Amino acid sequence: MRSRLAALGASLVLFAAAAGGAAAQGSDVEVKDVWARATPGGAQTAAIYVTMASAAGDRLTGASTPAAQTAELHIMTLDNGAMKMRQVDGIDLPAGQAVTLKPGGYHIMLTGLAQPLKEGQNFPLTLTFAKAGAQQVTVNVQKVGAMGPGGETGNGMSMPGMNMPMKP
Ligand SMILES: [Cu+2]
Repeated sequence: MRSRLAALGASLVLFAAAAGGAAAQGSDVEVKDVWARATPGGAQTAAIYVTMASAAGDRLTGASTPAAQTAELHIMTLDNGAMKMRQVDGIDLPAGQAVTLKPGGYHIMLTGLAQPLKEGQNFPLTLTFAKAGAQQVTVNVQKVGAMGPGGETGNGMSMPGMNMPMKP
């Protein structure tokens, strides 16, 4: 009995070591809730939103997708009462802190869409991180005007830093 417990203890230690090793190498960035809004009419641009977290800290430096000619990192800011957006070099992921791109703030801007984004579609997106390298994820297309990854609706007047309603 005593030796069995010792064996069990030893295997748990091995398991913990293996799990720790897996987390320490390869991609350190966890990516979830990757979504975009469906594009109305003949719109040529779209924005992608995503939640990312890195245990050790990292930086999103670029993105690409076959769905559009270009994918740029943008931030939307309120400037003299008008919403404006500009390109940024990267988006920092502080160690252990989830960063959520959402309407009214940071987003991945697509220009030159190959075709309109339709609700319910999925398409691939490659995110490039300074340390973790390239990571491919899938974008879920929500309805026109959606405010969150589950298709939450809002009043369309999103402001920087505004908290989005929680999923029901
Ligand atoms: Cu933009």
